[in-house]
Amino acid sequence: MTNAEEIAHGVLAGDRRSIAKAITIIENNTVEAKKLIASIYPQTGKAHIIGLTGPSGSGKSTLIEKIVREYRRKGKTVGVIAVDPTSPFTGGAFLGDRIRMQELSTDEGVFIRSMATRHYPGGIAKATKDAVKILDAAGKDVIIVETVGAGQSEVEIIKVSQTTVVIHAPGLGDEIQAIKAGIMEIADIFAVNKADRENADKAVMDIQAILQLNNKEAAWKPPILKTMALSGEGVPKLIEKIEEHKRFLEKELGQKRILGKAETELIEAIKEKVTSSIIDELKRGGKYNELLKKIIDREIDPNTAADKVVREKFKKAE
Ligand SMILES: Nc1nc2c(ncn2[C@@H]2O[C@H](COP(=O)(O)OP(=O)(O)O)[C@@H](O)[C@H]2O)c(=O)[nH]1
Ligand SMILES: [Mg+2]
Repeated sequence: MTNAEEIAHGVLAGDRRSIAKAITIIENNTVEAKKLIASIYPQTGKAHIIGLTGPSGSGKSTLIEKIVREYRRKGKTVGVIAVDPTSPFTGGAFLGDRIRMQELSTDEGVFIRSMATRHYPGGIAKATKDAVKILDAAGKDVIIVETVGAGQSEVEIIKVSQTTVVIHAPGLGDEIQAIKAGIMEIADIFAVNKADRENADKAVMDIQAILQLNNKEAAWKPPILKTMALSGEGVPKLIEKIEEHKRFLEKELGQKRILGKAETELIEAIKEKVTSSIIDELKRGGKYNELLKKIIDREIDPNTAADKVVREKFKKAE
């Protein structure tokens, strides 16, 4: 067996060390990574993927710890990918938080991995997607992806999820503006965390107000829940809603959504292949820097340059 085959074998058996190794391989996005994903792919598609996003400090990691415990209590296995450099999973939080997280990670039914402490060839969204596939193939029933809800790349990352929970918390100032931009549209469930704080109801009303502006007729109306991640209050209710959303997806959109996801993945894979093959070829032929210089000198605009390059590429292939 080659190394990749051996690791794939271990992943499918749910072996912890193989999962960890596999994620390291896919982070580097090499040929080995592609082989690995290809060989585990038939075993994916079973997990429920939950995205959890929201401003830094809103309590996402604390909430995830409680969600994991609740799912474990229900007998489900859980994988967590934290794309958050300030996460307790990466050691960015207070000691108490970190110790609680470490406790969780000794449970065989739980696999926790943090990402986004470095650059990923192929991009962080791709790395996250592949890591989710590894955990899915490893048999985790539920996979949770934590991201800090801010920019476009976070929105890209969270698209991997089937159910997206947007977290907000009172006292985070204008962060609601960040929620408004982009993230609002992808929310299936809202959770106002730190509900023990006095202005939690105001945060709920703020979200309600924004939802009312966006009065699209939708089959699923995102509920707004209150949680207290420190005590765990509200977490069973949150999980109930997540499960309800899962059933909704299966019933309402089942085939359409699966088709849409497959299409997105295929388009992305083709884009990556075509782009890297063209760029590599240009670099090998020494044309790459030449083109860059022409663009800088305003001899050609980037669009025309791209047109030329693509046309030449496909002329050759014909
Ligand atoms: N008062 C209160 N504090 C909380 C609650 N949930 C989390 N926190 C605290 O908020 C801080 C940020 O939490 P963390 O989970 O790291 O937030 P993240 O950045 O969104 O992952 C930590 O000090 C937590 O202990 C809550 O329900 N109530
Ligand atoms: Mg965090």
